Amino acid sequence: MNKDLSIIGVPMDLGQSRRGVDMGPSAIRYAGVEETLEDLKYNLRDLGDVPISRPDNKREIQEGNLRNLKQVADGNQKLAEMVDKEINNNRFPLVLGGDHSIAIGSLAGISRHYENLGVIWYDAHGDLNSGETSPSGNIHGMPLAVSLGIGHEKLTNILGYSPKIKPENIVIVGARSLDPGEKELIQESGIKVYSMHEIDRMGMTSVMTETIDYLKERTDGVHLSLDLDGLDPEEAPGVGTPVIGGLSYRESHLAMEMLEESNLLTSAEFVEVNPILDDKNKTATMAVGLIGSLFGEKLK
Ligand code: HAR
Ligand code: MN
Ligand code: MN
Ligand code: MN
Repeated sequence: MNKDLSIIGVPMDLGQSRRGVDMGPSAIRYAGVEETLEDLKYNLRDLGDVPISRPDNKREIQEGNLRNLKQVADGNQKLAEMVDKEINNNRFPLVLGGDHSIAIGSLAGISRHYENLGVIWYDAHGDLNSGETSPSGNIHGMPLAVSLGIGHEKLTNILGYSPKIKPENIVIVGARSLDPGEKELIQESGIKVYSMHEIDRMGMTSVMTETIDYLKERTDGVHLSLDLDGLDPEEAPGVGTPVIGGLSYRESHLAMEMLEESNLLTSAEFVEVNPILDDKNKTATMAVGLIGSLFGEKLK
């Protein structure tokens, strides 16, 4: 793994409807992310938080079933520029959210540096909605579709190019809540999905072995987008859209360790930590535990 690491916080909560996820970056910092990475001898730079504007009116649907479209697009534009700059300086971007709409900006900044960027989407959800298919109008349910070039042009065209990724370079892990339009898109596009069903059948070891082999063969860089709601809400309660029956902390740990061993990742983000809904910063602490494993922390 690249030892030069840049942390970028994104206090974004406008991609969904619950308050508090904007405090995710602070909660993850407070849980010790920098100390953990410094102990692992990373040359760390914390670039602070991307400035996020407030909505003019209360969390409104502005255009085409897209809540806070302008503010989400502006925040992602700024994030994309920062991420792009860090990669230009040969630094590994580690983005801390914020709601999952920020993957739009991360992928915009990252993907222009790769011919075939791979994405591991670790999430209870597919985040493959558009304004047309979304049941909520919440943009955090749309970033993967946006990155495929599906959705409002203000979102798909950040940094002036689209699409950011190809469907065959995406692997979703942990899915258990997909909307009808998302299922359709998965079926017609060839996105690889390991839902909870496959994880229960095959075990996390085989799922990650297959994921790593699959992406190693076809991509020239891999971004991990880890939504903490991929974990079971009994263990990780500090998320805005919990879905029961999720991944355990131990399975997730194993997945991170296998990714570290694979040396495949070129960028990562951890999103959807909501300290207001959390139990004594437990979910942020789990995020830091997972980040530690991802960057090489060993039990012995
Ligand atoms: N699929 C639902 C929607 O589009 C819920 C999405 C929840 N999204 C996240 N990100 N928390 O995974 O509204
Ligand atoms: Mn998500
Ligand atoms: Mn590209
Ligand atoms: Mn989710």
